[in-house]
Amino acid sequence: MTTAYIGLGSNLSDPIEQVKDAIDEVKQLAQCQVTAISSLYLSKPMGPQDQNDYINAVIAIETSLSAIELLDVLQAIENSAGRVRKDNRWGARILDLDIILFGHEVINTERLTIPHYGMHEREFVLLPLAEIAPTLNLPNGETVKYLSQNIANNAMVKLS
Ligand code: ROI
Repeated sequence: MTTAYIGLGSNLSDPIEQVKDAIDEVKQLAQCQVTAISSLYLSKPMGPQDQNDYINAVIAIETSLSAIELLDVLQAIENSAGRVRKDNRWGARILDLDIILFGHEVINTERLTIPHYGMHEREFVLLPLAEIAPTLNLPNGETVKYLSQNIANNAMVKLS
């Protein structure tokens, strides 16, 4: 079993419900056990500013899947939420499920970059992650505690 952390984000089609429903769908997966759920956060968009604010959260799971198998099931959940994968890397989205960390694995392939390539710059990843895993270290030894204490909050609001 591997402990993995998944970042969730949405800024379209009732984002709070999108994120809550996605967490419920991960809970239904036979090979994944959800062990921690952060608060939901309201965050300013990273990237183009002419889009809605986002709802973000991070969950911890225990899984028997490999990282690529986990990616497949998370993309299936994104697709069932109506996510259309197009050339809008920095644009609005119904649902994003990103593998942030997968045990202590370091993966650099076409489909997967783990640890997530953007996590160091993203308050909407680091602060929810620190909420549920305050003593976690990255594969390179960096501590989530240090990273989360040294990132600007960027007016992010913790919802519940
Ligand atoms: N900005 C915020 N605040 N939250 C996200 O989840 C998010 N996801 C993205 C981009 C477009 C980078 N901006 C985001 O994919």
